[in-house]
Amino acid sequence: MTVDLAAYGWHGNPPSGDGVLGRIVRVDRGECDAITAHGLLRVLSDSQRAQSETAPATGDWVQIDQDAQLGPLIDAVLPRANTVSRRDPSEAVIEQVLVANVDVVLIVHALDRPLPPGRLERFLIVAQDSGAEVALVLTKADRVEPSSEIEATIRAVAPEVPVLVVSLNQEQTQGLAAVEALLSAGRTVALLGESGAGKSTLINALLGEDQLPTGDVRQSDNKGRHTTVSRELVLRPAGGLLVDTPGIRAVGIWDAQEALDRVFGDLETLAGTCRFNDCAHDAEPGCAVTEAVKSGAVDARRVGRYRALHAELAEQRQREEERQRKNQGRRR
Ligand SMILES: Nc1nc2c(ncn2[C@@H]2O[C@H](COP(=O)(O)OP(=O)(O)OP(=O)(O)O)[C@@H](O)[C@H]2O)c(=O)[nH]1
Ligand SMILES: [Mg+2]
Ligand SMILES: [Zn+2]
Repeated sequence: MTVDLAAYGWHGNPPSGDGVLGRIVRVDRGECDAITAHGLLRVLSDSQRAQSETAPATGDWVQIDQDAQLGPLIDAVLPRANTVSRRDPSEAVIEQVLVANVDVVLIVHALDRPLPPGRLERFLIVAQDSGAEVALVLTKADRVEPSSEIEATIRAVAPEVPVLVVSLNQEQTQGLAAVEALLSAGRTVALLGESGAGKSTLINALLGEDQLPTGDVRQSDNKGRHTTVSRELVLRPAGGLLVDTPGIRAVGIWDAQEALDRVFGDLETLAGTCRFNDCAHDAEPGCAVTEAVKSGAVDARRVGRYRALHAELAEQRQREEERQRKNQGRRR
């Protein structure tokens, strides 16, 4: 069997050196599935290396060596074009790479549940931080039409992000063409969103077959049951690659200063004109942000979320500094 790795997103010539080129399509504990020119390989990720250097993530390109005792082993993770990352929820300062080498991030939200602006902002920051193209997909339009509230939230939080609306149930499929337009051979599209949002359902519809398991949602509150448990990259026969991910509710933000500028750029600019450099935009005199709220130019709730995110980033930086100090102490 020979697999065309260009269909899996490889551009150009194979890298020099020994070993087999592969792309990680799924990561389990200590082991991964990698697609290579010779087909799918179950490979060991070097656990020692995984802790010190780069641990492989779904979407990574890797160099695979044959170990006499252990069999196929990941020798190196090739430099990444980009990553979709968040903070590890258990380890506040560790970057967790969700997917590597992504061209498009789709934020998936089901219309039968509320869309708190703060949550959309966070998903947006994580998605935009990757540098990939970003679009928002609203699912279950057959059940619930987009409400004016959701439309207002999107206008306020993500005015430039394309919004695609889909209905995917047994009787009808609507809006799929706009999603298909984002796909083409070799392009990697990763889906992010809460459990039950319809990520796996959407991927199945794009594949044209029920390849991935999908799950019921609880009747009481429309919440999902975490059906998808690993991040998995699948090839669409008609062209393109799709990465399914387990539902995440809240995303911790990784190194998000740049994305903060993007989502709250107007407020960052405004904050630059406050009288004090370290203005907290609370009760300080000469605060341009508070004045803009008073004049009605800026929404007070949005400023609240901006301040909360700022505080979180400051805390994150402080913890990171402490950690570095501790590490230095240990080294001495
Ligand atoms: N009516 C309707 N139901 C949908 C639509 N999209 C998804 N569903 C249903 O919503 C439920 C959850 O869908 P999944 O695709 O499993 O959701 P998910 O985002 O993959 O969830 P996790 O894997 O738990 O993160 C399933 O019962 C789907 O059939 C839609 O457009 N319309
Ligand atoms: Mg799923
Ligand atoms: Zn201020």
